[in-house]
Amino acid sequence: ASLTLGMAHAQTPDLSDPPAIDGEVVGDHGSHTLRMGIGLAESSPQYLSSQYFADILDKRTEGRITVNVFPNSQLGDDVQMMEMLQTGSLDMSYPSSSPATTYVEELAVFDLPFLLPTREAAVAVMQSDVAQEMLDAFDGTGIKALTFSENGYRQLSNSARPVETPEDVAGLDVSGLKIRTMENPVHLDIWETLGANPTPMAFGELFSAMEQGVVDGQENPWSTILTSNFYEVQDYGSETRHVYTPFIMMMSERTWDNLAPEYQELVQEAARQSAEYEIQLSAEYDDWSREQLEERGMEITRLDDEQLAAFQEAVQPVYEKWSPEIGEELIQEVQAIVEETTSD
Ligand code: TK8
Repeated sequence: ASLTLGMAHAQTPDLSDPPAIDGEVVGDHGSHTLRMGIGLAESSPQYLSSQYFADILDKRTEGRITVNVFPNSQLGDDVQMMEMLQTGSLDMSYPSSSPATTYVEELAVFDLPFLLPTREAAVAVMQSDVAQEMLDAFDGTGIKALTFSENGYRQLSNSARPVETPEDVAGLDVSGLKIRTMENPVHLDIWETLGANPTPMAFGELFSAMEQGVVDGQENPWSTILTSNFYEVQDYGSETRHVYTPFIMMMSERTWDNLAPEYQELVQEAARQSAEYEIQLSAEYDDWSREQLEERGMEITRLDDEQLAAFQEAVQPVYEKWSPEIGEELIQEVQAIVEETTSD
């Protein structure tokens, strides 16, 4: 450990600058100060793009709309913050789509493993009419869903052993890995099917759960494993890319209803612009984060095609079980969008 003392690590990769804010200043419809709670750390694409969102609103209202972003789940976890949006005790949040399936069931399509093979396909799906319908379906829940953006490809990490195959997850002579999952039944099922011992848990409790050995591991994009310091308590990573999950930027419907129509339009536009920026940052972070994690001592296993195929095959029962619930038609619509992006 002493060898790494004094070795300076960059906090972020070389990131693209945020696009210039060039829209017109909107008229004066009063002042608003909004609180936005997010789960991830200050160095994450989620935080950086939320700041950009705040900057757009600040500039285009000449400071009349201020957004204060609170990182690191300090205002609550995804589930709690969505409930706070409903009651109006919080203005904005940025949860993963997975715990939001309790509001809009169709979102569970994103939880199906190995459905979105490329980032290009994932972005096409997030920008599709099908996805817009999911955002619209929040109307009346107390939550105004503004836009999808990227959480990203989830990778397995753990503190017990290197994982190359589903058998390594299940453990042959030893017990299955204790894996924390998001609060979502499809994710729980994926890890049960792989022979792990999964436990749903809020993201904010995860670091100490791993530190104390309550769970062996978890799964999140490399950027999160890096920016939330999970590598400090996780020795092994595997590039499983088993699910691509989005984030959804949300506002309390109470807050939304309090905004003048011109402000609402601006908020919606700023949300989309910041999501585009977030997706770009997230892509810039991905491989860089994996390299950083290796530099910081994590042993990371790249899976070859055969090993990946073994994982895909092992989780087939998850499709059979959940397709009727999620809707065959919706799954086929998503698959058609994926095929369009991969065929050319
Ligand atoms: C942060 C979460 C996180 C998600 C999870 O609030 O819970 O593992 O991937 O990014 O939304």
